Amino acid sequence: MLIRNKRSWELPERIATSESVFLNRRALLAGGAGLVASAAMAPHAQAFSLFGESKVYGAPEDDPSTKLYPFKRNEAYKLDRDLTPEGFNFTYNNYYEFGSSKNIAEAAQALKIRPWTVKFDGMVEEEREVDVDTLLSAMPLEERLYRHRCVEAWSMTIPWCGFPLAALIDYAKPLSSAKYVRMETFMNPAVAPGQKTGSFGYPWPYVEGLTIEEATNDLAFIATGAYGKPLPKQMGSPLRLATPWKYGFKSIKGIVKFTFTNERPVSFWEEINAREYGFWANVNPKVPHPRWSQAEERVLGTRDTVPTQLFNGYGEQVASLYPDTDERTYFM
Ligand SMILES: Nc1nc2c(c(=O)[nH]1)N[C@H]1C(S)=C(S)[C@@H](COP(=O)(O)O)O[C@H]1N2
Ligand SMILES: [Mo]
Repeated sequence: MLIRNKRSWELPERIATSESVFLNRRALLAGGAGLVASAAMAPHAQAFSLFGESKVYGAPEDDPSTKLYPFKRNEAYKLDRDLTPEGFNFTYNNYYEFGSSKNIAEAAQALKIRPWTVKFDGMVEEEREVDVDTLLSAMPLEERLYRHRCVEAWSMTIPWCGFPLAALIDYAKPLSSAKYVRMETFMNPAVAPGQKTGSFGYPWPYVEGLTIEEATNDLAFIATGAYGKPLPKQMGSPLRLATPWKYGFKSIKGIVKFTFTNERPVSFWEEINAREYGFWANVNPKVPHPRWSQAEERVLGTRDTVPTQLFNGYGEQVASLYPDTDERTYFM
């Protein structure tokens, strides 16, 4: 008899259907009344907002990639919990370029997502710039259900659309001597008020980095869409990283540049406060952030608080990337 061990992130398909979104919604209506005051009036889950009556901004209307959606789901990536209703993902965001609150979706609509060029430079066979739609046409597009865990101890789940980061790395043709990929967000203080000098005094643009081994691991994903549609601007349109075994700040939004390098990049939050935000940032319930215990997480869209899992539950795929067993190495 063939016994197939279910891997930790796999669960039955029905968990990720809109039915469970509906159940989720009922649970909310029953218990989370204050939080979703507008939900009782809202006919669709989409109308959910964590900010009551405020407008929900979904896929950009003028996104020329709309015709490519939805992408075929890659069934290898399943969830151990319900799918978070899209209204939560669309209205509860971290994107400091547009403000330091979670309620930045409206401000993010100022970002122009076309034309959008992506640059590949540093240790590559040949530096080049490519239009995002040309890049999309060259990538193996698919949908994956992923968890997302912010270091602030909340989590969501998301059906991402996009392509494996490994495919983009292949496309960029880095030299075999390159050890890291450094990613950079757009820089435009005229549309992103957070980037104005003095507003936070932060080292803009936002930068993140991965080792080439991490970046070519199966799980590393570039999201171009969510919930079967192009990505809303506030979630990082048109290109955003998803590394579900790491804290959310690694998942850089609005990417314009991939630089291949020998030197470990200093990421945005690491430069601001290396003691609180390390380069590795792998999820570990046993290593607390100075301001947030990481033992548990609030599952947004539910009333649940659940134990956090090592590597956010993705250890089977990524633990081998981190041979050093010291509790703090790789988790800061
Ligand atoms: N450019 C940029 N990328 C960013 C951030 C940011 O402020 N700027 N915030 C990060 C953090 S802390 C988190 S938790 C996620 C939030 O993604 P979401 O708004 O889609 O949930 O984006 C990450 N990517
Ligand atoms: Mo975060």
